[in-house]
Amino acid sequence: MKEREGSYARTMGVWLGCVIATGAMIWPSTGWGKEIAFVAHDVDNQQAVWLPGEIILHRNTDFTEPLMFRFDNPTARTHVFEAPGLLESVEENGVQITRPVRITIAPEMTEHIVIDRSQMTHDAIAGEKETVTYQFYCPLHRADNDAGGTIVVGP
Ligand SMILES: [Cu+2]
Repeated sequence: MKEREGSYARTMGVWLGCVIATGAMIWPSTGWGKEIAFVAHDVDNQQAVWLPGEIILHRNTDFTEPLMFRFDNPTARTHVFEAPGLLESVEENGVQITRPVRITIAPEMTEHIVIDRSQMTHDAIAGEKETVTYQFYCPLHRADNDAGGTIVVGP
């Protein structure tokens, strides 16, 4: 009897593991949202960049579903993804709030955030500009002459 219970628990454990793993893998591609992946790269002189260096988004097509950013840090150092003007949407104590995008990613870790799209739309309307550009970089390892990467948001 003991043996059977153990085996049942193991089977349930494996089954739950599969459900969770499958869910995590399918999640970005089921249409729940659009995910954009950034990867940290170490470059010369102890500096680092986030790649790709340019992302182009279209409000009409890319803003129809939740917009997520994923940050992969395959390097041996901690990096930060900072994008002035961009806001992330997070739940804090059961309340949905927004805060500036400044995400710390430890070595060999991955982080996900949900971007506040309404802020980007608001920026375009407020500036009466069709296209709005945001910079991003790692503030810990940014070169003085490095403008960083750009996220270009058009109509
Ligand atoms: Cu860095």
